[in-house]
Amino acid sequence: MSGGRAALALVLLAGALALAPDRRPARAHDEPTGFFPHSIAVGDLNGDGVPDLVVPAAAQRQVTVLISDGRGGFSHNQSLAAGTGPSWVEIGDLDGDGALDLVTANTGGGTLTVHRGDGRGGFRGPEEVPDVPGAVSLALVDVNRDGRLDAAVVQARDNRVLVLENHGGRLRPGRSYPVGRAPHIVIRADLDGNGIADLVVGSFARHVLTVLLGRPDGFAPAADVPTGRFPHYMALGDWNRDGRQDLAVACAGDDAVVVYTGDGTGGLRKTATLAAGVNPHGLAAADFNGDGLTDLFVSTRSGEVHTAFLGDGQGGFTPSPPLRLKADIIALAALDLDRDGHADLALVSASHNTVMTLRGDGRGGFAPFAGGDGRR
Ligand SMILES: [Ca+2]
Ligand SMILES: [Ca+2]
Ligand SMILES: [Ca+2]
Ligand SMILES: [Ca+2]
Repeated sequence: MSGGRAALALVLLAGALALAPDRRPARAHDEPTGFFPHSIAVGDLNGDGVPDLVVPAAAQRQVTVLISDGRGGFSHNQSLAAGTGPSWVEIGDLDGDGALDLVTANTGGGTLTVHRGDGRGGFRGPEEVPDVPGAVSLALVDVNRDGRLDAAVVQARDNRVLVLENHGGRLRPGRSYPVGRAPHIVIRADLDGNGIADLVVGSFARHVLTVLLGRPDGFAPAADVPTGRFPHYMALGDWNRDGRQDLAVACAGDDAVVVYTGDGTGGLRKTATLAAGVNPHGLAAADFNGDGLTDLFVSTRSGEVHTAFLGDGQGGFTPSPPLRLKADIIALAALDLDRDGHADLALVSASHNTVMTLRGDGRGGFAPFAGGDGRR
């Protein structure tokens, strides 16, 4: 390395996005989003086989659509209008035309926004779905088993999940279900393995997970599951390889990820508590080190450390040396951005108002994509 390059590397190391000395010092690709990005959704929006991203910007009444270039960067960055305070977005084919659509929950406005995809990365809309007060997160799930995706929306103030049924591609209010007080994030699961989607919702006020088991005629509540304080993002996988779905949740108030194994009937048994750094928030499951066993990656909002926990296939997890990144990572996704078969990371930074991408090396390490030191 030349002296000039070494000096540049030192400057980058000193910068806000420096990685740990035990990782190669360089910058993650850093793609702008709207102000206060809040969550992330993944889907192939233009049909080229590479996953694309959508991020709602809570302070700007917009969602940012990022079309991947297949090299860890983005070929297109587009803002779409949403309602007030968009906090969550989901991707799914609402109208059955084979092209993926977007549904955004607008917490401030108490509405949903629908954008209809053209399958090439473009969108029509917005269409507003009114009267969903306190809509804070949602899952797209075929609740009434008619082959069309419905929207299960968490209403933070009402302590309920409201199902909006899909009638000819339009969402109309249906049944609602009580959940733990101050609910926040919902995840779609199949904890009892009956092929019908279940929902798990974390409660900020009661520190429980509410499990709603999918039945042919709607949801049936299971017993609430005690968890840590302020449960945020959840991840699903089969940690102990018994064929039953398991769950983990980042609990910001406990600086921990709480790990459960599922009993195959909807019950969850706490099996581990992983120290995750200060204020953990984002969480995703994937096999990061290529041993065929599912791992976890957790990001923090205040800790400046973001950690992969490698699964042992028996329900245990061992932390890797943390990625040190001076950024408030509020959400993340594990996905293969360069199609090399190794899981990469897309990190949503609330402090930088960006999505940062890091390439997984398939051995549990992460580094910037080639040519991705900053902007394209
Ligand atoms: Ca794509
Ligand atoms: Ca299991
Ligand atoms: Ca693994
Ligand atoms: Ca990859």
